[in-house]
Amino acid sequence: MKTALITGASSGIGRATARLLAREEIQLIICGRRKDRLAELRDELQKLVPVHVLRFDVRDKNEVFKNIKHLPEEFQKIDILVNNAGNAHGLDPIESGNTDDWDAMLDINVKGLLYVSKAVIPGMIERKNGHIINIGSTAGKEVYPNGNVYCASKHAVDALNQGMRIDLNKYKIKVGAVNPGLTQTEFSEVRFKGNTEKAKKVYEGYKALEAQDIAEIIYFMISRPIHVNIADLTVMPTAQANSTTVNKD
Ligand code: NDP
Ligand code: 8X3
Repeated sequence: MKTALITGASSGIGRATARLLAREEIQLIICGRRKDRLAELRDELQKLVPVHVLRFDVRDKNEVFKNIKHLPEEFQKIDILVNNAGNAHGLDPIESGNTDDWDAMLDINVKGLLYVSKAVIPGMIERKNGHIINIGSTAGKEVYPNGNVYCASKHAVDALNQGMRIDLNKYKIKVGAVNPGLTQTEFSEVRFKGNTEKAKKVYEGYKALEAQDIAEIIYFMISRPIHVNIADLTVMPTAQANSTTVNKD
């Protein structure tokens, strides 16, 4: 049985991916900060496959390394890493951006992804087997008004996706990214700091992507034959043409 480690499994894209992978008989290491959410998901999914919960903040590199190093024996051979944890914090022009928001986005979306990858990659190199899926964004392909630092963090993910693919090529490790457009999750609630009304408006007047849509793409990527690596895939709702063009009712 294959093993997947998914960061940000407590909601949205990560949780949908955990559910789908469990149905496909892939055992899971589910990560996040919210203990109750993760415990609930473990209880749901361990009827299908073995599930191990790791609770850490991806910003804390010591916690990341310690938790991944001390995985129980049966979860140590990680075949698939889904680098998904991340969020936008705020949507402000550069001149009035909040520096705590900037720190959060760069520390979580970029450095957190690096720390988790650094903890997982040595085992993949040793086994000459592994698949890393980085969750980027359309915000990693273009920049939109007030998106400044979030877009920078996702452009960094795009660069790291390419860099990892080059450096890990000699070890036969697959690396690829999914870059979603507007996807209805808790993303906008986090961006707007719990303002649910404002968050809801982001998805009004058109059909946004669902977390399940992205989970299905991730599963498609990891279920390709050994010689096929999907390097970079951008997906948007049909109503969206780019970050600023959305056909709303
Ligand atoms: P959610 O807010 O629903 O999920 C975010 C997940 O990341 C949660 O499980 C959260 O867990 C985890 N997370 C956030 N901060 C940390 C942290 N410091 N340490 C550990 N885990 C953390 O949003 P999405 O599912 O939409 O987001 C998942 C990924 O998809 C992100 O990388 C996002 O940038 C990307 N994305 C989202 C799009 C969208 O429109 N929704 C479009 C393009 C990309 P917890 O709070 O429990 O720690
Ligand atoms: C999330 C999509 O358009 O809010 O990455 O940046 S968007």
